[in-house]
Formats: sequence, structure tokens, C-alpha cells
Amino acid sequence: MAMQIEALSDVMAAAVTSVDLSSSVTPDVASALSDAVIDHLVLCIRDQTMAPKAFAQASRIFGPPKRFVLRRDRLDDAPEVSIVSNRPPSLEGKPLVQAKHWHTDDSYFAEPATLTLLHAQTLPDAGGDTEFINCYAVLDTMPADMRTRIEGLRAVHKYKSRRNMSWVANQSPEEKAETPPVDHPLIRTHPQSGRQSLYINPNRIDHIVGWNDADSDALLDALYDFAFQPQFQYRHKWLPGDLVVWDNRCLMHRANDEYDVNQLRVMHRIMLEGEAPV
Ligand SMILES: O=C(O)CCC(=O)C(=O)O
Ligand SMILES: [Fe+2]
Repeated sequence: MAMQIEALSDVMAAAVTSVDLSSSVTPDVASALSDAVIDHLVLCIRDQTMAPKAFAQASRIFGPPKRFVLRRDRLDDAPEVSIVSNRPPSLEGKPLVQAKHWHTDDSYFAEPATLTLLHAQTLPDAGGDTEFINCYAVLDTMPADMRTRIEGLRAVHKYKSRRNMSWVANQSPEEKAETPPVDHPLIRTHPQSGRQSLYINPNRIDHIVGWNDADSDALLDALYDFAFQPQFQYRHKWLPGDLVVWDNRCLMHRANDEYDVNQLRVMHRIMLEGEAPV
């Protein structure tokens, strides 16, 4: 049967069935998948079985994969693939839900990853969902006065920001040297869709360029309150074999932590080479 793509909600996301990425796909299928990410922002490709190396190969359909920066979390035989587990190695078996606050991946880099791919390995019996915010919709529905205030502004993003909400792994001196603070516009234009979205990362944004902390905090709090509203959200409930691909240029996401964390949850993850937000 030919590949099928079906919307999962009105806000964003689509499910893809009848395709197997463990071996190479035709150019038509590859371009249909790449286009579908741009149109739906989140793509869930069902029923995939792939070892890390095959996963790294399959990710090339969407673009070149990056080597993951944190040495400890990446795989030796496939350094593009990192492990997202609720048992982080540094905590020696103690459960912890990583990435449970709203964020977009990789924004502490000058060229943040375009897409992230997450492939379910081990899922809890219930829950462990991933939630998404459509940041095109956020900007499109923003009150005019708020939009006018942020026009032309840039924000400083840091690996460990003053306002960080999530647990972040400690970096080695080498890793630290690779990640100096950067700044990005608050409104960015997607190079493929041509659409503008709100580009914010509550975990990594430290302050607005040229603003003091108090004024920055007030503006950021207002933006976050607006963006976090439920009408902008899609919540993905994982099935075994799901490979979820999302576009970091126009959405935020978080891991939902309201589940039994005594049950193991493990994902394989790849980020693609990035581009500077404009
Ligand atoms: O575990 C999840 O559901 C999301 C993790 C995450 O934020 C990521 O892989 O970028
Ligand atoms: Fe993330």
C-alpha cells in the first residue's frame, strides 16, 4: 500500500503509515515526507523498527544529522544518536523526566537544529506523552500591541540561562567552550514556508538584548503566558514504533511528566544540522 499521511489534530501534526524507513525510500516518498513536516510541523511515522545506525541513515531524508554535543549521552557507534531516558546516566538509576518545560531544541547554538527526530524504544504502560505548541499560531493570534513591542527584538540564549526551568546536564570545559551565549530574533521567518513565528525558548532565553533583567522578565513572562495557552497545543500519545519528527523553527515542545516514572521510558534522538534564525 502507498504511504498515507493523515492529520492528527486541527492545531498541527500528522500520522504517516505504510512506509518503512529502515531501507532506502524513493525520491518521491522522501520529498513527500520532507514537505509534510513543513506543512504539519509534527510528523509521526508509525511502526518503525531501526537500530541506531539505520536511524541515522533514515534521518538523512530530512537533512544532514548532527553529532550530539554531550559525549556522555551519545552512542559510540552512531554519534548522531543520543539517548533520552528517564534514567539519565549521571543520576545512577534515579528517575528524572528530562525536558519537561516548554522549549525549542538547540537554541543556545548560533545555528539551532532545524528538525528533531525521536524514535520510541521503551514506553511506560500509560502516559509519557510529548506536547507541542504551534508558534506560527501563537504569533498569528497575538494582540497587536504585544506584537508591536517585540518587532525587531532579539533575545540572548544560554546553555544555562538565568531563567532556566529544566534540569540541564553539566558540561565539560570542552563542551562549554563550544556553546558561548548567542542571540536570536523573537520573530523568525521559516525559510521554506515563508511564514513568521514566535521564536522563544523559556529554558534558554536569559534576557532581551539591550534590556535590563526586570524589563526583560516582564516581557518574557507576558509572552510565555500568551504562548502556553491550550488552543495552540497538540499532545502526542506514543505508540510502540513511533518515529516523531518536528520542526524546531516554528514550535515548542515538552515531555509530559504526569506518569509513573518508575517505569522506564527511553527514546533515540537525532537533531539535524541547523541554520541561523532570520
Ligand atoms: O522526551 C520527550 O518527550 C521530549 C524530549 C525532548 O525534548 C527532546 O528530545 O528534544
Ligand atoms: Fe527537546
